Amino acid sequence: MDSAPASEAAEPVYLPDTVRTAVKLLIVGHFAVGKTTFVGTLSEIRPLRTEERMTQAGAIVDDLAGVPDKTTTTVAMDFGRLTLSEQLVLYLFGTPGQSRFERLWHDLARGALGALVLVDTSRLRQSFEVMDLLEQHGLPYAVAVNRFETAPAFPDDEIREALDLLPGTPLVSCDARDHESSTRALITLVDHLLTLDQEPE
Ligand SMILES: Nc1nc2c(ncn2[C@@H]2O[C@H](COP(=O)(O)OP(=O)(O)O)[C@@H](O)[C@H]2O)c(=O)[nH]1
Ligand SMILES: [Mg+2]
Repeated sequence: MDSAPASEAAEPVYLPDTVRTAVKLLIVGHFAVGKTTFVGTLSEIRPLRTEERMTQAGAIVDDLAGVPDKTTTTVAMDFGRLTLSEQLVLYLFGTPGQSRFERLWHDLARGALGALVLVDTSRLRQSFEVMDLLEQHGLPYAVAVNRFETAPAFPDDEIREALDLLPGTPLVSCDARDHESSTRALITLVDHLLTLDQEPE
């Protein structure tokens, strides 16, 4: 067969005209937690990436402990699209969590309904910076533990306590390389946002 691979041929580049709602979501987390991987796994269009080789300047602030092979860091964002149902399309913005990108956050947070915070159980403390940024911008969020083989497995209640999560904040786990589990994590966020939307002010 000389036709294009099925996945490429079937790639839905144009939105179906049944789509009624477009939602902007941020995929956030500290350095090397899996944001680019997550957006790449879920996006039905070729994700737009703005990665750059890490510079000496970045190397000072980007903590490479535990990720010696990583030579790029997200300097601006990843962008992807996921049609969740005939009526609903999600626009995903992978956004760096380091507070030196605070000015970028100001722009990216505008119009966003909420965020999925990716966390790595071997570096939980590094997630505080990004959760602070979310709170400053008043963005609701759900938390997804991105499972790395080498990371310790903690019970959910210990993770909740370590991250100081409110009881209503959803906590799920996912593998950013896996389509099904990443979709599930995103649906958890969307369900959470819909619940908040229906709550009386
Ligand atoms: N084992 C494992 N590795 C992952 C997973 N998600 C990402 N990675 C790897 O972790 C590294 C950092 O991921 P990346 O998506 O670039 O992180 P970012 O800096 O948050 O965008 C890459 O080498 C990925 O291949 C995961 O769920 N499990
Ligand atoms: Mg990245």
